[in-house]
Amino acid sequence: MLLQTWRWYGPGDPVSLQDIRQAGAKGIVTALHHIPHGELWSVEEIKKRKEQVESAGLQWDVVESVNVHEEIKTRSGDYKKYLAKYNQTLRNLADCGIHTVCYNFMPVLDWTRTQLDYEVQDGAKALRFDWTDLAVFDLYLLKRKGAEKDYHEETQRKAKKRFQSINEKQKEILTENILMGVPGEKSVTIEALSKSIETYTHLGREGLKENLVYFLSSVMDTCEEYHINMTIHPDDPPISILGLPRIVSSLSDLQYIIKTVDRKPNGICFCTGSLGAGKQNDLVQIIKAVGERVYFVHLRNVTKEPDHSFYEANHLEGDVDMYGVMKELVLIQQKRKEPIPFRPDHGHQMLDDLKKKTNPGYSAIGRLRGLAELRGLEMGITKGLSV
Ligand code: DNO
Repeated sequence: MLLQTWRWYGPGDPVSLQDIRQAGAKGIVTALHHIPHGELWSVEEIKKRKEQVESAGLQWDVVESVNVHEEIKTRSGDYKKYLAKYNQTLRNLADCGIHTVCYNFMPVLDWTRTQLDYEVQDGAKALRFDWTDLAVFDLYLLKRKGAEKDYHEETQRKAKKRFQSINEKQKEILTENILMGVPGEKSVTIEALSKSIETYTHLGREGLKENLVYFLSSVMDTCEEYHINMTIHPDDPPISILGLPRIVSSLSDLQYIIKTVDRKPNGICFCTGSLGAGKQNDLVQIIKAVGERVYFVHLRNVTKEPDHSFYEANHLEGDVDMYGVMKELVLIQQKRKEPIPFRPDHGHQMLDDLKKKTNPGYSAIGRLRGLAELRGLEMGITKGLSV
């Protein structure tokens, strides 16, 4: 059976560990979000978090994420110092019994959404990525040089009209949403974003790919020695935005990563919501092709629109063939000894959670619904395969 896990943002998370137990999850996915990116996670700090998790009757199975410092991604400045710290953090995690680590290689911004309260038909709220809103931000608020060439004329027209129709508050919210980091971590400033865009434009897609390969080659010895599996999280959304290069967006990207650094700990976090937002991606085909290196899974669904826009759908609805994906996962799991951790990724803000302050995408009830549906799907498929 797959291992049912749940992302917990630590003691400040409005969803408590007891809530998580009641939702039926067994394992916890968490990170030391209070430690700035790039700094060392000491054994003492890791143990403290581990004890909190265990005293609630749960276990800490996956770290999401040990973030890769920007200077490693751009291979500049103090990147060597940060690589040494990264390796030491991995050793410390392994010494505390944690062996699965998620990370991403998205330039500057982590996941990007333009709206956090998109109302779906039943009145629940979902996260949304709107291509025209992104163009509004890019063309009129960030005012990126040369941005027009990334948008069709029709999108530019729509963006102009929308920009003229929204008020100052709406502009502020759009900017905040785009710049927002992971809960409990700092947002990027608009100035820092502009500066990074310049750096990454200069670096380019090939340069970023080389830096990922360099990063992986620099941590693989530690991973082999300490039995750590690294899992790269796909780009979210899986297309170039704001002129930033993307290198983890498709099947061929994933194949390039696992073949170029062809070592067992070089693995994938199979995120169906991130990859699923890409027009180019057939999720069942991807999991069939790279499943052997999938050590962590995010299950989530999206409904796509023709112009790269999408919103997050209920876990069994939307454009991702969740049945097909789950069936492949069940087949992979049957060949493995260790349970593969998965988590219901994001959920709608619904029922009582609509009245509460929640972390965007990470309210309790929507994820509880997702987890319940997904574990039922897994059980149905497993039993069906054995008759
Ligand atoms: C969003 C998440 C991402 C993910 C990181 C992994 O909900 O899926 O923030 O944790 O990109 O490094």
